[in-house]
Amino acid sequence: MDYKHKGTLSKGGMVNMDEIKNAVELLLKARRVSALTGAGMSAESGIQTFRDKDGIWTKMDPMKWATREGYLENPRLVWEWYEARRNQVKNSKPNDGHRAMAEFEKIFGHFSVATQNIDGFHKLSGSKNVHELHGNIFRNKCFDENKILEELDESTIPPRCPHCGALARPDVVWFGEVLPQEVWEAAFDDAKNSDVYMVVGTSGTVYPAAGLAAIAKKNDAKVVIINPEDSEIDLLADVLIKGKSGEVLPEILRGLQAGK
Ligand code: BJW
Repeated sequence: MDYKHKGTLSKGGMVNMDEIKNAVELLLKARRVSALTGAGMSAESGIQTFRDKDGIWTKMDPMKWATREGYLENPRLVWEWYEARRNQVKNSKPNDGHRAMAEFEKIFGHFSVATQNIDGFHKLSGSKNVHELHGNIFRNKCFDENKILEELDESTIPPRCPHCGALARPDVVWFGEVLPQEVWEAAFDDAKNSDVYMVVGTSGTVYPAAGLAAIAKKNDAKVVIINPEDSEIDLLADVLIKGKSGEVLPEILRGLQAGK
């Protein structure tokens, strides 16, 4: 492959093209590939991340409001916060990174994405094998009984469960809540059985999701991390690509298509 030593994919800084080449070489030898994605994956779609300096949580304290207790303390505030975020997602689109991930499904014998994101952009861009670890912002459920609610009467905010009258809430995973079991097990199995595990756009601070990278590594996967900044799990990386997912993933896709 004809890569120059260093390149400038990103306005924010140099991306090391050697690292992209290293990732492509690992991927060309791989049959089972999986990815863990986080908020950075959707940053180039205009969706705010959580912990970056202009992230969502500069305004809302997550440990207080992204919890069941926070919702019960001020359900209107939290519901309206999610409503604003739903609108942000509705007014945004998947980016080139999501589209490259969807293409990976056509290249590898097995490819799956375990995403911490609740925006649904992986599926919207064509990926089929997606594990939504932290739920989906467009789904709602009953606060008391966890049943999915298809339709809500939004004349009261927050709406109520039409079956039992409890509060409705977004079907997302808050701190202190367990991840949906089947989704977690599928993501765990894929991490365990990967030849290459890609970690894209996550700070690697939230567990158990961040632990998937260590599970993959422990089971002999090569770990490729893509992030313009340092993350908490960089030490696991066999290949560390400092760059934006919307630029790096399409470049990897081009490398794979050229190298086949
Ligand atoms: C780019 C980019 C570009 C920018 N391209 N990259 C072990 C030790 C300590 C604590 C725990 C532990 N295990 C569990 C816990 C407790 C807790 C936890 O992890 N706490 C930590 C804070 C320490 N975990 C839980 O409570 C979980 N449940 C659980 O463990 O259940 C078992 C249990 C139950 C009861 C008691 C005890 C255990 C649940 C976690 C749920 C997390 N939910 C949230 C909110 C979802 C709803 C919502 O959106 O409102 O999920 S928190 C928030 O963080 C959200 C995200 O999915 C998650 C991860 O964030 P992410 O995606 O990494 O975003 P950022 O902003 O942190 O990072 C963005 C990255 O992108 C940065 O690195 C940028 O550089 C990068 N980036 N532009 C590529 N263009």
